[in-house]
Formats: sequence, C-alpha cells, structure tokens
Amino acid sequence: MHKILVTGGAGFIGSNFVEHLVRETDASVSVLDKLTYAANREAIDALPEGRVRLVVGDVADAGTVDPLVAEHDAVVHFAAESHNDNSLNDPSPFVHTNLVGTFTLLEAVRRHGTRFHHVSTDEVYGDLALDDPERFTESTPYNPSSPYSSTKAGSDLLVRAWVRSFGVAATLSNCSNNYGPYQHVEKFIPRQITNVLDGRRPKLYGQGLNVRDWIHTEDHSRAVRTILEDGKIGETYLIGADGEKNNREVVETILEIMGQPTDAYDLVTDRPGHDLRYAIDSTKLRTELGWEPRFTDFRAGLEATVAWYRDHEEWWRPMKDSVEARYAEAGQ
Ligand code: NAD
Ligand code: TDX
Repeated sequence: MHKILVTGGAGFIGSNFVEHLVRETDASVSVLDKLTYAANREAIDALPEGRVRLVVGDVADAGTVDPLVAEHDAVVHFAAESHNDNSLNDPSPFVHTNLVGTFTLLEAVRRHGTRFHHVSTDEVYGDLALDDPERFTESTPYNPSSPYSSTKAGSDLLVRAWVRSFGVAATLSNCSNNYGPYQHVEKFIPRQITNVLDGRRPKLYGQGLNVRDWIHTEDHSRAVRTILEDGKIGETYLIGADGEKNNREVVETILEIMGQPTDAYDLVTDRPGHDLRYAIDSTKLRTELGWEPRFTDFRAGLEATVAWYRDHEEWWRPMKDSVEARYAEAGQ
C-alpha cells in the first residue's frame, strides 16, 4: 500500500494518523478534507514538504471522491462530524457526512477495487451500567443513543453490507475516547484545560459520574495502521487502552496538574440522552494483531496534553470564546 488517501486527515485523529504515516512509513499520502470548523490545517502544513497532498473537498461529493479514490491503493476514512453536543443541536451535517459521505466512498472503492478502512467509535454500542462487569466486544449488539452515534452506527452497517454484498475489501475499527494534541476545544479534556488556562472553572455535566475509556490518539493511530496492514478483510477490531475514568476524576487530575484546588469546578446542565459508561475489551486486536497501547500512564499523558495547550494558545484562542458562548446558551 504505497498511495494512501486519508479522509478527514486534517482533523484531530486524522492529522495524527497522517503524521504517523509520514514518520513511520514511506507511503505517499493524500488528505481529502472539507476543512470544517474542526480541521487543523496547521497540523498538515507542519509536515515535511512533498510528503502530503491536501485536497479540499467533501466526502459526500462523488465527483471529487471517485477520481481521487482511483489514484490510491487504500482509503482510511476518518472524516466525520464528531461532536455529540453539536448533533443534538443540528443533526443534518451528521447525516450528510457520516452516512452519505461513507456511502459515497464505499461506491468509489467498490468501483475501483480499493482497500478501505473505516474508523468508528465505541458509541455505536450504546452505554453500560456503572457496575456492569462486561465491557464492549466485537459481538456487542448495536444500540446507539445520539444523532452522532446513530449515524456512525449506520455508516458501520453500510461498510459491513458492502463487504458482504459487493466483496469490498474493508476492515472496521471502533475506538474509545481519544485525547492528545490538536483536539478541538469543544471536547471534554481540551475544554477543561483551556477553561483553567483562561481563568474559567471546568464544567461537568450532571453529577460528573459518567465514565469514559481514555486512549491517547497516538495509540489509536498505531492501531489503525496495524489493522490496515495486518487486519483480516471484513473484520471489526475494538481499540481501547483500559483507561476507564469518570469525568470527575479527569477534571480533578487536570486541576491538580494545573495547581488549582481539586474542587474548583461547576456541575452544569446534563447532556440529553447522556451515555453513562463506555468500556472496551480490546483482546482481539491485542491477541490477533499484537497491538499494545504505549501511553498507559494516563496522568503522564494528561500532563503532556496540558503542556501542549499551554504552549499552543495561538492555536486554540480563536475558537474559545465562540465555543463557550454556545455552551453558555445551553446552560453548560
Ligand atoms: P474531528 O471532528 O476532529 O475531525 C473531523 C475531520 O473531518 C475534520 O478535519 C473535518 O474538516 C473533516 N470533515 C468533516 N466533514 C467532512 C466532509 N463532509 N468531507 C470531508 N471532510 C470532512 O474528528 P476526530 O475526533 O478526529 O474523529 C475522527 C474519526 O474518529 C471520526 O470518524 C470519529 O467518529 C472517530 N472517533 C473519534 C473518537 C474521539 O474520541 N474523538 C473516538 C473514536 C472514534
Ligand atoms: O464540558 C463538558 N463537560 C462534560 O462533563 C463536555 C464537553 C463533556 N462532558 C462529558 C460528556 C462525556 O461524558 O465528558 C465526557 C466526554 O465528552 P466529549 O468530549 O463530548 O466526548 P463523548 O461524547 O464521550 O464522545 C467522544 O468519544 C467518542 C468523541 O467526541 C466522539 O467523536 C467519539 O466517537
């Protein structure tokens, strides 16, 4: 696989994956990205000249997608509308990008016989009780809660159907919550870090007891590359790093790292339909493909992430006030 097309390659995880490919392989990489509010053009521009070509366009536009897919050996599909809170305000772009976009790419890879990897989320499985001893596995039934997670679930089902009905050479992965550099300040961890840097208090939805299973974005990128190279066609792999924490614990750790009292946060209006707990069992990926996470010390990963946001204020500052104004309208 020498020529790889990465959709959403200017986003938080996509840009990390592109950087990973540039650093660790000699592949020629193209990025197809619409450059929405969530894109990090800077992350792509910072890569060595000549290694990555950026095509600005929509994954749901067959006229753009088809000739581009024809020029590549593999497509890795990260492009999505990715934020649950936004999907509750306006589901329409979620249906367009996550469903119509994935359909459009599948039709192109079907036509050209191109290898396809679909990047998805553990949210397709719904949520778990706090005391449930089970975690999500590849055979957990789909039960999504939000417009975001239901469009991601729909996109996964399209990929599975295109494998079975049309013989498309696809693999899928469903990953837990990512953290790391270049994550948009609308998301939980960057929002709280930049709130503290800005003299605002962190905001926890509800009682702050919802649990997420955290993984560093570099571990996610390495897992996707492993599946792209060694995964079995038609198979789904869950990606997770045993990083379960409730939101209150995460905020307390951020406050401690940043030298603030650990109770200096506010409880705010809960997210409608808020999933209680996600937890991933990644045994299949570990035993069949030999992947292991490297960022296993969550506190150390958070310290590095706090340092990154402290050092990159010029990147997040222009987005911060409008994001906070939107949250304030929702009482969050
Ligand atoms: P992000 O919102 O940071 O980035 C999405 C990227 O897709 C942006 O660069 C945006 O410009 C681009 N994009 C959006 N609509 C497009 C369109 N119609 N055509 C072309 N490009 C378009 O998202 P992220 O957090 O990096 O997530 C990337 C993928 O990983 C998504 O598929 C998401 O569902 C999945 N995922 C994310 C997480 C997480 O914790 N963030 C966890 C598991 C899975
Ligand atoms: O200000 C906040 N306060 C708060 O308590 C925000 C923004 C969030 N939260 C809570 C909601 C969740 O329980 O923190 C948790 C994480 O929230 P998000 O960062 O919005 O992530 P989540 O909804 O869990 O979804 C993320 O992980 C799975 C990504 O955004 C998805 O793209 C991915 O599929």
